[in-house]
Amino acid sequence: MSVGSVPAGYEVKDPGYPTPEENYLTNSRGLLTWAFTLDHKRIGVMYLVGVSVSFLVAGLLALGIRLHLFAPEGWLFNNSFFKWLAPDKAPNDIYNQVFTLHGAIMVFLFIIPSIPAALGNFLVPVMLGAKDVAFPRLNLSSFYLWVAGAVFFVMALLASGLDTGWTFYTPYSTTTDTSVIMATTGAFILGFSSIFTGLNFIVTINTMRPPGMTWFRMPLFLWATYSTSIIQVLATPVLGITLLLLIAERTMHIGIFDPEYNGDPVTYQHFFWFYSHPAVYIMILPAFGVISELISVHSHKRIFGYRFIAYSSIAIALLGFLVWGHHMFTAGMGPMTTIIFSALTFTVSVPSAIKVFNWLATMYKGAISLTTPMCYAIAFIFLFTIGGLTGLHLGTLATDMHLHDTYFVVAHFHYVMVGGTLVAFLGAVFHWWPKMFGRMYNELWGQISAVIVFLGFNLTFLPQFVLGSRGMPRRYATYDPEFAGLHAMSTWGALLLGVGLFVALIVLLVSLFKGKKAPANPWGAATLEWACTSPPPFYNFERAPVVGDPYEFGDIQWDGASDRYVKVEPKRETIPTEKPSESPAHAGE
Ligand code: HEM
Ligand SMILES: [Cu+2]
Repeated sequence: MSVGSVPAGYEVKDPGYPTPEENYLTNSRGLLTWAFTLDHKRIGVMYLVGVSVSFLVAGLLALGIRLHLFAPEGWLFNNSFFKWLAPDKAPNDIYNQVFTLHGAIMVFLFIIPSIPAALGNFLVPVMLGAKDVAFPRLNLSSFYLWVAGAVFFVMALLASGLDTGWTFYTPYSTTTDTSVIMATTGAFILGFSSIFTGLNFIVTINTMRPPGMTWFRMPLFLWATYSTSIIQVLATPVLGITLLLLIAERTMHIGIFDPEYNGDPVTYQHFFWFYSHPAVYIMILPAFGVISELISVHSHKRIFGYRFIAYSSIAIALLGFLVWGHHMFTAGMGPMTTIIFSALTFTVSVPSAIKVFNWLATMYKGAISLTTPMCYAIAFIFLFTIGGLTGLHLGTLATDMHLHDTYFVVAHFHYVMVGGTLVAFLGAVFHWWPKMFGRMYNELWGQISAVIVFLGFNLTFLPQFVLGSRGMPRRYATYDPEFAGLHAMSTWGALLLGVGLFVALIVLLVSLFKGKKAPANPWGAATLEWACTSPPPFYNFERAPVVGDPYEFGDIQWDGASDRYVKVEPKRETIPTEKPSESPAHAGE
């Protein structure tokens, strides 16, 4: 290979393309080799398919909600088709079930496992230069626990539905005759899946870093995964116990949460949010990790303030445990308690703001390429910032009294969860797609999808801030005609957002069949996953890779002759005394 720009005395390192036998997708064939695989990359791909299908289902339910809210008296579920489908259900009951399922599927089946389980599984070992995660069998069982949890959700849907909202608040959840037990059992099982994944990553990152990769030479995505895993392991058991108590209350009326038997429903809220507030960081921290990688790689510039970004992930993980009470300002806690929770809530904004500042500083004077992943990353910074700042309105006692349980809240959490995590997830999928499947996609259509998603998203959720501040409550199937204009805008936005997501899906699917072959390092990144071929070989690396600085872009150069990025290194004059071993040094079992 001839490389024009390489100066004398330097050599080119480029792994080239994998042969079909060594590529993890084709090294063994047949459905069973996938079903029983212990390869973290295949498990990651299976999760990716699973969470994408869940997202599609929950997304269609969202469109259902929005179409119903097209008219003040309700539209979609008043339709004669639904009268035929569910003759004994009033449109409002259908509405309750649809938004509950939308929320529950989005939270439990999509967003919590999306980045950590699907992308984390694929990326954590490759970024570490390792062969696999620490416990490959535990990893496969996490995936099947996810499947089992999803089956329970489907069964709940087919049995008598669910109408409690995704929070399962008591006392309603102990009295409604929908399938609360089935759904909470599903969530309970999903909890184990989440705990096992977290445990696996903690052990993997602690024990399988290659020689030379100190904590501060770890890519920031790994810091984010590590912090997320801590939350998964510490907080999820609380949800499990809470759901067991809820089932016990429902079946045996012990009097834990139900005032009729001397229980206290607010206790349920404390238990629930003690998990679910940290859980919002399970959703957003991995996204932060993704954005740190995307911004620095596509600005071709060292990430600004590496240590601050790394420490702020840990700070968010720990502070996140102290603020759950901000969901309960109106539930009747004492005044001092509410003040303390409010003050603590503000502290979390400090590490979050540090990250946004550092991303912007990284972009400043960088050589930005507006690739598809970068478009999504920039959209993320806009949307997450709006989501984060409006969180301050909700964390402030006086304004929250007015905004609680209105559409302002709906807009806020969608800006964080959709504008933040989903957009980061899309950016991540586009960034690592060539690595995962060895194919490039159509860049122009990728960028178009990002623009449509950004516009559609804002058209959907910006009007909801206004609706909420004017008093439109959430979870209502009908509303005052005064709100009709803003609701209609929001519904049009949702349709546009749907178009954008559909375009993204098509771009990726087409690339699988028609995309041009991806080189090992299409973006000129310095982290280890780009040092192996695309798609990676079965064992990721032939020998333990030499660990460099994950954000040193100096020795990665564009080579016009071969139309790809290559790594150039000074030719070594002396023969290394230690021969690199033939198998990866720190490979798991
Ligand atoms: C894709 C476009 C989406 C649209 C158009 C949409 C729309 C809606 C609407 C209209 C509601 C009902 C609000 C209410 O009355 O309280 C809702 C609730 C909710 N959504 Fe979405 N949503 C979308 C995506 C997502 C995503 C990606 C997530 C999470 C990852 C999510 C999580 C939730 C949750 C947790 C609820 C609350 C459900 C409840 O109150 O029980 N949504 N969404
Ligand atoms: Cu919270």
